[in-house]
Amino acid sequence: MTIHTVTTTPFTDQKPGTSGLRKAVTDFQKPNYLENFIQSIFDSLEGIQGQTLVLGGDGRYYNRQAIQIILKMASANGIGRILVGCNGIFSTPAASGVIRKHKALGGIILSASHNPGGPDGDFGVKYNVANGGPAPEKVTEAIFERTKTITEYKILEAADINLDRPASFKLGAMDIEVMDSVEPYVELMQTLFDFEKIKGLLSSGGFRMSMDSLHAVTGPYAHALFEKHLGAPSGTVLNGTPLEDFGGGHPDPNLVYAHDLVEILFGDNAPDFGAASDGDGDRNMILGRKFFVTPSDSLAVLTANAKLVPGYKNGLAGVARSMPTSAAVDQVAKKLGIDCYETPTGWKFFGNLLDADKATLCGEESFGTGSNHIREKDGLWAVLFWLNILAVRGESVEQIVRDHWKTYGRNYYCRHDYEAVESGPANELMERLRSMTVELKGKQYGDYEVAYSDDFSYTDPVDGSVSQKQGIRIGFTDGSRIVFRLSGTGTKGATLRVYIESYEPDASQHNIETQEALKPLIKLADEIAKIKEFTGRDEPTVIT
Ligand code: VG1
Ligand code: CO
Repeated sequence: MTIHTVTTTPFTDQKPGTSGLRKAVTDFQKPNYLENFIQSIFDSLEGIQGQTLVLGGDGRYYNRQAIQIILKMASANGIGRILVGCNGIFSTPAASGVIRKHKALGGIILSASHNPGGPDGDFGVKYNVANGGPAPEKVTEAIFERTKTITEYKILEAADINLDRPASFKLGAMDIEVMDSVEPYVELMQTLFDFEKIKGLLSSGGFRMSMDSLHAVTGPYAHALFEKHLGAPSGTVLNGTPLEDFGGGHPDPNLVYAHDLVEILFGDNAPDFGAASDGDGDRNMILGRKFFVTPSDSLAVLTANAKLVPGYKNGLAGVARSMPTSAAVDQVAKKLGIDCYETPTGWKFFGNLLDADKATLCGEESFGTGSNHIREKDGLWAVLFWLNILAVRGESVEQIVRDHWKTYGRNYYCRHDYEAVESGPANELMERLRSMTVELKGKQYGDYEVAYSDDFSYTDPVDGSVSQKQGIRIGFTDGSRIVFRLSGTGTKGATLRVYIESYEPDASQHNIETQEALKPLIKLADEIAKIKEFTGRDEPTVIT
């Protein structure tokens, strides 16, 4: 087998975003595009010779082809061993767990997460480091720098590897282990949750759940967990076969894109519990019968009830949430007397806090929750956490959340996304807000007085690294807040995200519909940022 050194020229657009490099499939199919990025990863890592890497993806279109290319490049670059998921499948959380378990140098996860797949959809490459978490900014910056100067890449000339079943291979000098990625994940979950108790709940006949995998990566994991190990009847998992184009859907677990599940949970004879996960399995949506749990509330409820779950029975070291996530969990942390950290958007910012044992649970408003069991957010983990709480408390999802609001107050919360707007005006909108932050302070808008306004900057309490320009915050004296930022995961134009929150301690005011409760702030957001004027849109594309 021959190693070829192929001459190449840089692409200028290989800057990783919130979660890896995400582009249209057609971009990744351009000659040398994938190869350049992968070689840049190898070039910017130290001491890769003989090391172990984990490799797999969410099963979307181009996953298999990309894996074959990466295997040959890894061998040519001197990697010692690769653990690759059977059929090329590795959910993001499962990959994180295996990197940790096998003390690998890191992993390459192929996913564009919730973005649509298929030949006209998106593809993505994420690099995770030895702790199992997304590469921190200093690593992604080094990779990006390398993409700008790359002149050649190395690849082995060899036949493709059969990924259909677990087996061991040799590719040049490199060992390949094609492994089942489901069982190690199930085993990890068994160390955290009371499987007997959950089994009692799911097989009692009195409690019904629906889990929608949206034809994305969690299908095999969900079948194994809920139907095989936890005794739920077959049919509990919907859309459980991963498809290259996710059946044409948008594998994003929210009220808009998981509408089939929403209809089931809000329909006649609805089950007691519903959940969905995203393309790569790191996000989750939790529903009760005719009841939606906001991700921010979900994090707060898990925090408040953590001691009911075996893996967390000794309490939590602390919690962390991304800046735009509502402050619901802050209320719980205050009561528990634990620290609550506020980080920029993206799971990579939780890594240091988890490693240093400053935080045990973390969460984002974008349907992501996770803990120190791995270094990624984990969709099915959140579902099991909820089931464990439900099994112990014997109450409905709605009862648990309403009871929570009574104790801690309710954080009304929503996010408005203006997807695929023109980049120019979207950047101008943000620049304008940025220039206004100083003058906004103390300004009165009807009943609202601006208490503070800034462009969020984060100093990592562990390594002191600083991340600036993480979103414009406008906080009001009554505790309500509006946040504006541009998405770092989109592939078409720009996506403006507007996050709106208000706090209501009075339980008699907890029954207002969310958009209604937030109406004055929604109006104010447009007034301050001139959203309609800059985007040319009358309303958001997605409301979550
Ligand atoms: C979005 C979410 C963010 C999440 C990121 C990756 O980023 O807002 O909370 O961490 O996606 O999630 P952005 O920059 O588009 O707002 V995933 O499931 O796509 O890895
Ligand atoms: Co995801």
